[in-house]
Amino acid sequence: MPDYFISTPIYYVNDVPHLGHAYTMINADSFSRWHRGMGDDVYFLTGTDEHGQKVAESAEKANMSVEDWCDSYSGRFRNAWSKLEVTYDDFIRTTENRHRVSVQKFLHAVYDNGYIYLAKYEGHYCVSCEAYYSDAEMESGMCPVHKRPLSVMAEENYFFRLSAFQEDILKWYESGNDVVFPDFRKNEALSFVRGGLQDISISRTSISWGIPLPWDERHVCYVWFDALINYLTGIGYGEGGPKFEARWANSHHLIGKDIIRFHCVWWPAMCMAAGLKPPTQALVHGWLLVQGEKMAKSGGNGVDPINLVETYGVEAVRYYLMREHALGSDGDFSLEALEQRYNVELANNIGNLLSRVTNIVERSLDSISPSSTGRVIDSSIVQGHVDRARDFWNGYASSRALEEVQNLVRYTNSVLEDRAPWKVSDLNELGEILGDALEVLRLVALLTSPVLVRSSRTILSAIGIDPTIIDFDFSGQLSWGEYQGGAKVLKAKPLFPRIS
Ligand code: ME8
Repeated sequence: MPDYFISTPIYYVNDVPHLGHAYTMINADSFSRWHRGMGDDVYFLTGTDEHGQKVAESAEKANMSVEDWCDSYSGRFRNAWSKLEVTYDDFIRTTENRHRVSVQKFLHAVYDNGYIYLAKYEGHYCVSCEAYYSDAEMESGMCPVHKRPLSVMAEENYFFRLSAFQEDILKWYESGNDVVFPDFRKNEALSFVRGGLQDISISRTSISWGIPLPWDERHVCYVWFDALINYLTGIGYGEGGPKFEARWANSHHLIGKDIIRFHCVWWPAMCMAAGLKPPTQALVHGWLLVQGEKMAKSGGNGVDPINLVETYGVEAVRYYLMREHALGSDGDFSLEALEQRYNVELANNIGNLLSRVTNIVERSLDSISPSSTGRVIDSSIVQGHVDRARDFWNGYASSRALEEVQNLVRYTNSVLEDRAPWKVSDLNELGEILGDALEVLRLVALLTSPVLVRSSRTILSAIGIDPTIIDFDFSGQLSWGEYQGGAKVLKAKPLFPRIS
């Protein structure tokens, strides 16, 4: 089984999870489920980023110990992911001992390779980004992300020789393996590199909330340097876990476009400096916007994903997020669009197909044994939609994959309307019509299973197929004609009651 390692950013614990974070998680979860279905040995890592000035300040303001603060906020993220049915393999917290071991090992490797040195530094710092900005990067003297004033900071720090990797990073971009995907996001990374790479300060003496540098304990590791290494910790770098090499060799970091610079410039350089290969790929998604502005706690426009799940159900939320926006592009969040997608695509289209087909089959079950022949529904049309949906899933284009499913269901519903099985009394004809429709439902369940984690199982159970097939390799079952006739078909309850 080929290894497939996918990670999300680890989230700062100074914020509660909002729908922007959930968007990343549902993408990662759906891609994990798809890859598992395609037979890969998937490892899905997420977690929380708990060190640094921003977290320490948040705890202090709340009059809490920083440890208690981190425990409480980290727990909120885990709770939200469980409500969204996100099933990761590992949740890393940067305050865990395994991470300290891993960061110190990594730092030592980079230091021993001569890419770390001590120097004085003064610059403009954004505490929200936990990053310095150069004069060229500032916008009217403000943080380009948060549009807020920057603080002037001066420290004697250890520096990482990022400037030594300019050429190697450009070579990595050109290595032709979609290392930054989608391609238009690579241009942003390229412009950082072409602008000239400055060495970065990677230690702090002004705070103690962090991992001490192994050769100079007066300094703690800068939070971004610490955080990025989580991707290695999570697969066993620190203690030399048995799957480390294989997972690292096929590693995919799903991130928002806000952190391109860290993942597509710093991180590959850090890996090279430590004597590791750079990651396989950064998958960059756009922002969820609210009336044109990035959804963020600091913007006061964060939508609570748990409330949304309680109102609309987990499937509606997952489906909307995966269907509405293409990976890489920004997209507005709106409840109207969510309701529209749900009513039209889930309730009217998929829900209707399942209920009309299973109703008739159950009614006539004693007399017919439907199996797919392809004489009613054109199997080449079906296979065309299925193959394109598979390719879109493989290319991280969930929205287009789900669009193919919708087209397939629409086509099938229109054939059923033509053939009107509810009026057919000839049992052979009825068996043929329903057999073909059941075959489409089977394929619909498989192709939506990364997103509709419950309903895809309900569809399979209703048509007499073991629903656990979606937890394993189903890559061999995406061809027309796999439906075994004679299974027990049950009248399905409405899958997606309409939202009014
Ligand atoms: O940056 N739309 O953590 P963070 C889409 N700790 N995605 C969004 C979003 C939005 N409006 N808002 C947030 C950090 N996100 C660091 C990461 S990784 C080694 C360290 C998602 O809590 C998106 O994935 O600020 C974005 O990249 C991430 O949350 C930032 O999370």
